[in-house]
Amino acid sequence: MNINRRIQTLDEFTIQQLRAFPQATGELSMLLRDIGLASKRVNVEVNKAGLVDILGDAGSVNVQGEDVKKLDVFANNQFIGVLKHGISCAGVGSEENDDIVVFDDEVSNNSKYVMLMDPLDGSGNIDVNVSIGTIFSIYRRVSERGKPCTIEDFLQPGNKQVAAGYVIYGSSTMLVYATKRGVNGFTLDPSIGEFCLSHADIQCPPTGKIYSVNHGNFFQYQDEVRKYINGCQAKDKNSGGPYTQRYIGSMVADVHRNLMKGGIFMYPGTTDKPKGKLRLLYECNPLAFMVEVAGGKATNGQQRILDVQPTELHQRSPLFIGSKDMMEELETFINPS
Ligand code: P6P
Repeated sequence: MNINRRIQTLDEFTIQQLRAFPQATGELSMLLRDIGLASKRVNVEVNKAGLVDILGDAGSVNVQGEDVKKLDVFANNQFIGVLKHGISCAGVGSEENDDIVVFDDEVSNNSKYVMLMDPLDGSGNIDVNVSIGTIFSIYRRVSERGKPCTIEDFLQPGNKQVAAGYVIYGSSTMLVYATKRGVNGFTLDPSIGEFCLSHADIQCPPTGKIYSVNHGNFFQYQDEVRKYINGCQAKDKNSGGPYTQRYIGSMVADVHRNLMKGGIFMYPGTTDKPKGKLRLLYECNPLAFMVEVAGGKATNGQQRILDVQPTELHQRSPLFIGSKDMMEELETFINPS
């Protein structure tokens, strides 16, 4: 029987990856499938967000008499609900929850993984129809199997990640994830309700012509960062400039574009926020893991993001991430050897 293998769904792909490791249990494949399921449910609500005013704005009661939740709370509940009822995850650390969410049931306590996430990054852009995203990071737990997961499972350095990814709810909805074997992108086909492999083995171009930064904070950046940014704007023998400035204000969209086309994204520390705005565990680490697997680099201005030893669940970090050559050019400014 001639089975059309041209289009590979996310589930088929993860199972194929599983076949390459006969000793694998399939828990990671099932966890990624759960993430895909929750993403599809979030996608439905994000796509009609513009209609929420008609159906009742967040905090009000809609025509069905249901409490309309803020979309990031809705997204958070969807991911936690699906993961709690799966068999692969012992608990979740989320931007929406002050503390870790420990599932603490017999099946979950025997699960191999924990997940960190920003369930809906850039949600402030929803009401102006700008792309937003979910970011996730997966670790093998270090606490004793059979017992509830602990905070130590979540405070591992980014170089211990087993997998990481994002979902971008944009002109199309894509799930992009990385393991150490590579970065692959899946586009949601609404006609069959499946994420289908559309961008296999994504490589970040070693250089590019795009730089992404919030110029509104320019005079709060350290001098070396300001000098680099000036170099991006100048046709300067010491830099690759002039570059094109692209900054959407939704990091998943900015980083995705730079991953695909080449470029550099910066959220530096400022005089009033030396640690910057972005969260290390569920924003910087997963994106740094993905970009490095694709051939790029990511630092906090002093060290490789993935080598930072976390101390708090919601700690912030400056972030410089992107094409290898552009990052190495930046490093000649911010930490010249
Ligand atoms: P600013 C969205 O709130 C976010 O966390 C990232 O997605 C985005 O890159 C950044 O903040 C934008 O922050 O301060 O430039 O508006």
